[in-house]
Amino acid sequence: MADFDTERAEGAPVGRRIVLGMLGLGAAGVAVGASVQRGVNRALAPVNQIGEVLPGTGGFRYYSVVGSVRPRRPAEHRVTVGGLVRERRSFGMADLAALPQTRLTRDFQCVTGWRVPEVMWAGVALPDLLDAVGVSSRARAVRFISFDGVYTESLTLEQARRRDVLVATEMLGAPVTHDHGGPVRLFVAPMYGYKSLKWLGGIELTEKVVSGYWERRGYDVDAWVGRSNGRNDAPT
Ligand SMILES: Nc1nc2c(c(=O)[nH]1)N[C@H]1C(S)=C(S)[C@@H](COP(=O)(O)O)O[C@H]1N2
Ligand SMILES: [Mo]
Repeated sequence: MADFDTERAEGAPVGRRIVLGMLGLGAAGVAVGASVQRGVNRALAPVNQIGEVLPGTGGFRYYSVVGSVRPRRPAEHRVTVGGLVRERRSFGMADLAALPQTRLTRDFQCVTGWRVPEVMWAGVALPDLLDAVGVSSRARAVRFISFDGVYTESLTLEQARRRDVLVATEMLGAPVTHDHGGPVRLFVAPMYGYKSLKWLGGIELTEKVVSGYWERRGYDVDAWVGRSNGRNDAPT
């Protein structure tokens, strides 16, 4: 992967990027055969490969469990907060900007081993958003839903009330890009990257933790960096 990334020129035609990607991936390149087809058909439409390092990001890799996600225009995007709340409410970008803003600089650590040091994040601290809607006394957990249609995540209410959990609108000193899960993504600073759900569309207050996408596949719900091995069924 590293060779492929240093060779990759920004703005290079997609076809060439994919060929380089296949070289870099070796045997795994077979798996991207389908994206070569799509790449050719879609000409210069952006195609990201899973695990591809995103240029100019300090080493973030592109992750998505679905093939492609339709971009949301920030002006049209809303994050809905519902479930066990005083009143269901949806927040546009201007609504989020009107809430108290929190800035945070933290490392980003994926459970597979890659890490990006000292990433700048900004947005609304989740406890501030929860206060804005009013959480019912029956709520014990928070569920996050991605508008990619598949990915979900959750936190206990106690974890969700931490000030280092952000509903992020900025990352790396700029609005969160589509590739990184913009216009709005989650950033759960003390936990592994899979908790930081991309393309945030909905937040739901629940009575119990509802396992997220990776938790249903064996990863820890409490994904504290350093204190969790990520997988609760990891072979020793
Ligand atoms: N919707 C969605 N969010 C997601 C993922 C995903 O596949 N889909 N992958 C997670 C994982 S495992 C990591 S490490 C980070 C990667 O963020 P990035 O794609 O901005 O590098 O996103 C997390 N959030
Ligand atoms: Mo990850």
